[in-house]
Amino acid sequence: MRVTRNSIKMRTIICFAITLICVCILDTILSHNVEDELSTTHGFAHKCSFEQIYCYDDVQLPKPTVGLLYPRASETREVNSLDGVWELVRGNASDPLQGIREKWFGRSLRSTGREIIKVPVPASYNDLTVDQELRDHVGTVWYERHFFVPSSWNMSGTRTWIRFGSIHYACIAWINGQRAVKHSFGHLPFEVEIGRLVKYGQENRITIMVDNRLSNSTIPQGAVINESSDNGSVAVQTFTFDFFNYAGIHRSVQLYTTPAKYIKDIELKTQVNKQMGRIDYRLWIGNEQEQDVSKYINVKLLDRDRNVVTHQLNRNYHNGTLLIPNVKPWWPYLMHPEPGYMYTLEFQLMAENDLLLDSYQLPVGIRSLNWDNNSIYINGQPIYLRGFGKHEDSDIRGKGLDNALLTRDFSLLKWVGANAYRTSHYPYSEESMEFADEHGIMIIDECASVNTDLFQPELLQNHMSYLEQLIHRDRNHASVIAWSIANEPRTQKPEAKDYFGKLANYTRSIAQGRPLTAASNVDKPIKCMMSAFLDIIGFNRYNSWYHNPGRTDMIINPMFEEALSWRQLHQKPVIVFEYGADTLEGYHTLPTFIWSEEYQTTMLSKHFQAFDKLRKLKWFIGEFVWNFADFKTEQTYTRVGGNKKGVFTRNRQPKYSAYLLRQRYHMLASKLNNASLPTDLFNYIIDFGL
Ligand code: BDP
Repeated sequence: MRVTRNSIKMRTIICFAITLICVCILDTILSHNVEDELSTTHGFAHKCSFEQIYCYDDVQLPKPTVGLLYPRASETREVNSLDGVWELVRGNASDPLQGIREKWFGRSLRSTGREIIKVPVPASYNDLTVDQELRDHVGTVWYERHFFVPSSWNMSGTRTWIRFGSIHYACIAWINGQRAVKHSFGHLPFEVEIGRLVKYGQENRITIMVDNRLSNSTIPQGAVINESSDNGSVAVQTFTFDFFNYAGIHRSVQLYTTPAKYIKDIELKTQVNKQMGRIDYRLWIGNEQEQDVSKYINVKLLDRDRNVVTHQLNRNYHNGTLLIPNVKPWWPYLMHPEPGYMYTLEFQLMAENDLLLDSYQLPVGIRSLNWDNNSIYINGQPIYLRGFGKHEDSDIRGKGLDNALLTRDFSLLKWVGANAYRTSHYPYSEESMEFADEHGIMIIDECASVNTDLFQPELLQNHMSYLEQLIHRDRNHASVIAWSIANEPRTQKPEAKDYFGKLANYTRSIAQGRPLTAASNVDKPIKCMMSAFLDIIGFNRYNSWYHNPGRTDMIINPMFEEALSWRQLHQKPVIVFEYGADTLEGYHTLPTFIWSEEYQTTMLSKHFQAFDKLRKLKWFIGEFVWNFADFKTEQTYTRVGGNKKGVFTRNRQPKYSAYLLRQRYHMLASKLNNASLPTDLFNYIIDFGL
């Protein structure tokens, strides 16, 4: 909780309430039909009266997602990327839906006469140019590009798909002027079959309208208000979360093929018992209603060197079990000499005549995951999480996928000795999840509910749907050890109890063998209406920053006492999800003074003392610094060029504190898991024997 930002938050919350009605009325008048199209709920109608607005009886459970396997080429599948340079047109901020009314998707964007900007995909559009209006744009932008679909894909028996890794926030896509798909959550993939829309062996056009507006029922929430400026009334997007509301096509756009009858979805569950590994798999077959020609599946497990470890022919091609003697389990980084061991599981769908119908390869880490009231266990061993809250954020590309940045981040995570991070405050890219699997970095996988407030039924429906899509996307990753259902929701409000009770019940029913957690920041555990529904208690606390700024002598006791009171209340494992201090790189002070590199270092060290007192009690399972790296926020007088609580700069170079943190994290690994220390952990100082 940020004491210094309370007044801003209060103002924004009041704005929510006052403007909500205005925004709804205005939007209804302006664009009823199109808003229906962009709406994140489908035919939602709640019958509650105004006095009972928080009645959730009409909230429908989300339909389970099926499909969306990450596009991978195989003997039966091809993948073509549509990443590259696209054209972008900014919609009119005062008339976001003009392009829909005027059917811009029906012709080339150039013919609208509006300014065309060449932009890369994937990337946020905000920081690509020097145009302030584009950076701060509220409303819609339009993307377009031309592409070819190989004529060889025009065969009976081949399906053509388009898949989007993430577009923020809501979008509609058209192909050759015909509507292909709409989707409403940022940070999550979606796809559609487009064989009926494309011209094979010829040029095609894709047009995408992206709308970055957040409302009281989006995940996360926000409100668009109109304010007077020197140029008249302007739309302003308000929100309470502390990161820049980047928008655009954030992850890859891919065309791919599947056979007509194909492997549509795969769900894995793994276990390790002594030397024996076990994989239970479940398959969904696309187009099963067609004449049933499939006969069996071949399942092969390949090790890292591509040797076949186990092979199975299964006439039941919907589910089965593989046993792996002498398995190499998936272990977190520094918990084992060979962490992040990944196998490849190959499924081949075979026809009666032994012809290959479809083939798909899925990376798999084999491990057990359990938890009880004291800890989380991987392969039977209790874990202690040493890590960070992070952001997908970098200069120029914003939240756009960048494999170079991922490589650097994972290299830094390992250098500093971390074994975990939380995907604060939204799902990170599928590529980053694969990096985490491969490097043995454990993930607390968070949905995009940040600072959730105004708990109306429509929001709950979207929140459940968001978690359903997230869990479906990430359930097969060995690195995912828990689902975080929210960050700092306003759980001191009485209505949060019913809301989170319903949300947690639903999420637990689809949780795929992982515990539920969330990051709470209420000032007293007893006030939190959410935590009783969780399996792991997580809290955020900024002692010596938002609380008692400048006082590094007021950290150890309050931190210890607070963790203890969470434990006493719930008797569950406890983790600190955020603690930290803004730090200006290159600013040094002796004695320490807030914002200096020395201050951040002292603040960390004091927390380490509190954490060690807590570790002795056996139910304290982890410490996450806020934040891994500096990141961009909205413009406010409390932020100098963004949030500077990073242990690394935005450009991924270490601050002074990174060296201390590195010593702590590696020494924890050495103490708890016998990991060997890096030779450069301490610099040579003196030979005391001389
Ligand atoms: C916490 C939020 C996080 C902020 C952080 C801060 O969870 O998103 O960036 O405060 O203010 O309350 O640095």
